[in-house]
Amino acid sequence: MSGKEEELTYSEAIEMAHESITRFPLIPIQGVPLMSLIASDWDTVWAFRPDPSDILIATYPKAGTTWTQEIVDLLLHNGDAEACRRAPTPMRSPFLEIKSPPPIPSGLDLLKIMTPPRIIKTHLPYQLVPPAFWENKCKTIYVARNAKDNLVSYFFFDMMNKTQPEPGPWDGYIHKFIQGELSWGSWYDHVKGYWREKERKNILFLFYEEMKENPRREVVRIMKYLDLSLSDKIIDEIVELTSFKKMKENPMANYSCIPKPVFDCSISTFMRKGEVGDWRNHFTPEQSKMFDEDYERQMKDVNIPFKTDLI
Ligand code: PPS
Repeated sequence: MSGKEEELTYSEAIEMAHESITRFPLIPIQGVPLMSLIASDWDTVWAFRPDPSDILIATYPKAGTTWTQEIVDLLLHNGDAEACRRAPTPMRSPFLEIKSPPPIPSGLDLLKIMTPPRIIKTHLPYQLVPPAFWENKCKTIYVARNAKDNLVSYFFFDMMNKTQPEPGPWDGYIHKFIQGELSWGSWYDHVKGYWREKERKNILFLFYEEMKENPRREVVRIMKYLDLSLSDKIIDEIVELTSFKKMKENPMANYSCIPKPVFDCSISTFMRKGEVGDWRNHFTPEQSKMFDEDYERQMKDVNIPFKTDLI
């Protein structure tokens, strides 16, 4: 960003760009479909060099990224809620590969003007993460969500996010997910890629369902992974501040900063339901059976303990 653009808020920049907002087509990068704007400047993303103190939060879209970004920001700020209301999520924790029409700053534009340690979001599959993250041994948190809930959440998101390809009807969307045709590619390859590298690359591998089941336990896991030590009281406060209800009410964490030309909240809100097992409200028994059979096939070479319901 330069000159006048720096003075714009994120929302204002999006409003200004609204005529260039479109459902961007997908272009494959090493076989992974990415939004055309990302693909057109891929070399710059690939060449990104983080600071060793930077923290990477990697997810397949809709797996719990924003929740984890909020937890990490609060942990780094010793639970200071006001400090974490300094700006909306995408400004506090830039989205590494995202590119949007000007004057909306790209993820790399935002990173340039921030001082490490920065909390960096990515949806890139393991093999597309810029190699300097591994060279610099950056702490990396991966959050995985069970495929069926992840798919439902992505479907609602693709309906309301006017920069994503048109989702089309639900039944066809399930097939696109299975075939890895959605933005950022195959969910199956994504979770397997990080799962296989988690020991070698010291990746903290979390599950959305375990965060729902026992958020305090998972906040403590993240804290320890980041080599932090906060008091029990502050940990409790962070758990409370990052509950679905609290984040949904927090304009700095609920993506209400993204105006209607991009996020049409009359279709669905960003903080939609935040539950485990919502897939049961959307899959027919036939769709569920077909999905499960395909899942067995695509996941037969790994044993990743996903939960599709909480008892
Ligand atoms: S994105 O656009 O990929 O960054 O989206 P992401 O943040 O990964 O995922 C959005 C889904 O996560 C839910 N969410 C939460 N669930 C529980 N607790 C908290 N605090 C929380 N914050 C966000 C959000 O509601 C989306 O899931 P669905 O199922 O659509 O509600």
